[in-house]
Amino acid sequence: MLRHVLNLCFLSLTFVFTSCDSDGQTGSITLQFIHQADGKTLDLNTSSFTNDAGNVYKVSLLEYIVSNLALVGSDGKSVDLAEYHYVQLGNTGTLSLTVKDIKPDHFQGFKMVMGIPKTQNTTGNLPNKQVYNNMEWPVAMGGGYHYMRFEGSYANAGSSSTFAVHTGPNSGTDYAIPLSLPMHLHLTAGANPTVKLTMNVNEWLKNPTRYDFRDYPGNIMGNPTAQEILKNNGKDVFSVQGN
Ligand SMILES: [Cu+2]
Repeated sequence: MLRHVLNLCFLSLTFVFTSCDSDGQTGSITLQFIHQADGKTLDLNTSSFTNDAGNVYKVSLLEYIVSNLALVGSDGKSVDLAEYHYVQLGNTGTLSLTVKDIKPDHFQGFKMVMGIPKTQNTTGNLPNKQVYNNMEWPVAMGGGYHYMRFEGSYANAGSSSTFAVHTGPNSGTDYAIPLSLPMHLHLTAGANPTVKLTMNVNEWLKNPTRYDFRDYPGNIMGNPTAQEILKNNGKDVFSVQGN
């Protein structure tokens, strides 16, 4: 009888240790943000790029906030990665994000919002860090935070003009872009695979509507037509690659 009891104890102990052990087996993933214009790697103030409207341009600034980043598990449920992330071209520390303690799975998708949804986009709601504070949208224009600043110069009738594509919640309207992208990512315990998120900036400027820098001189922050065009064009600026 005692032997049976001991055996049972041993069995349950084994079970407990096994389940504890498997709970502790997690992996991590690294998100990598990559920027290009129709396949050509984006840089700052150096290379020239051409958009759909034929504007030949250089980039002086590209910074943006993405929010509600998540993986989609094999069961279709979301696994949250981060609430907010700030990205700036040329600022290495912002170009990748490692998230630990993720349960192994065959993930089938990636989700995030380009920008910040209306319910979260009120002044003071983002973490009190300089990178976010610097993205604040003027209170007089509805408050909250910019989604993106994309700036540079382009050749215009023999001289150089500047463009400033600033997107954000003008007058409190929600122009943020929810993205749900199919992706395969196989995560095993102890592994750290990379998810590559590539932004093709030329996609902001076409498909479905051609955005010619000459049509939008100066600041477009208070221009609902421009904001709407950029929102619709922005649905396919990102592509994602798992493993
Ligand atoms: Cu602005």
